[in-house]
Amino acid sequence: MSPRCGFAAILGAPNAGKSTLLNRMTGAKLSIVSPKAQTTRFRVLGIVMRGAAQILLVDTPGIFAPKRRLDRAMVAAAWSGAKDADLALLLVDAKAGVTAMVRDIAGRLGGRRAWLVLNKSDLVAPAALLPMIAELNAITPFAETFMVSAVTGDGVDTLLDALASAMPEGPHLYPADELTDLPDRLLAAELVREQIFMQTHEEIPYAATVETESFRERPDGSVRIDATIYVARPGHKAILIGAGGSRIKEIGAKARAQLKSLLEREVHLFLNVKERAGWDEETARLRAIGLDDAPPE
Ligand SMILES: Nc1nc2c(ncn2[C@@H]2O[C@H](COP(=O)(O)OP(=O)(O)OP(=O)(O)O)[C@@H](O)[C@H]2O)c(=O)[nH]1
Ligand SMILES: [Mg+2]
Repeated sequence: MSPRCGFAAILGAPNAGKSTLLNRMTGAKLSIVSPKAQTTRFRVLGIVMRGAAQILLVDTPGIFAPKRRLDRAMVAAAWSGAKDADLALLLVDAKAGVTAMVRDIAGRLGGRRAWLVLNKSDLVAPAALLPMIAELNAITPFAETFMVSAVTGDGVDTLLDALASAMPEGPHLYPADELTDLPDRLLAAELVREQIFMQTHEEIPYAATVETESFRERPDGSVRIDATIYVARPGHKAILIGAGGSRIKEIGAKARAQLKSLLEREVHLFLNVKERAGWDEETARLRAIGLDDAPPE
């Protein structure tokens, strides 16, 4: 069989389960997940080998109405992920249904090769899916439709098989044992940010960013990581640190455990919280997380 290789971008509204699906399909925790919307901020590549095919999956930030410069850059990153791909997968939270945002995204897919993937099938009766499929196909004709549960894995193998045969013929772009192109220092910052999403509430996770300052291998094989959490307001800093440092300690402990299993070695993680008003409008802060703030289409 001749090799196949192509990009499939996972697009959708915030919280549809895009990152959960990417992790499920690659079998690794590459993209952070939380119950809150707008968790993913930049494109994350997941590399899946399936028979003779290399499927390059692109997780993207959810598409929503952006306000801040950070938000605009996130939405632009999602659309450019779709533009660069051979195939767009519109991922829809079947429990939330066909919202105005989902209709809007479907409308803007026009002309691109697109498949419809209804997610969270574990939460809805199959009969409820049919009207959604009809409504979305009336907006944009989807070449294929799948029903999956990214959490249970139901339907995911069928989707992967279909993706493998839909990839264009061509040589593989990445070594077969690679899982992502994300550098370890960015993965480390993301796992800290995931804990901020899990452990703090209201505007705090949205007003925080994490940057790895240094990532040093030690002679004993362990790695020392120093990361800075930037917060927008003084009040946020106090909440993130918590009484007697309890919150930041817990954020560090959980992130460290995940990093240890991802990097398969001992990790020493040091977190520093700094107040920096307006970081979400700052070019350097957006660049640090790989967002170049390209104008949306
Ligand atoms: N029950 C159920 N929950 C799911 C499924 N897929 C994802 N979730 C949950 O939905 C929530 C959002 O998942 P994410 O993967 O972060 O969603 P996302 O689309 O990447 O969200 P953004 O990055 O914010 O756009 C998490 O709490 C997941 O556990 C599913 O198939 N079934
Ligand atoms: Mg996500």
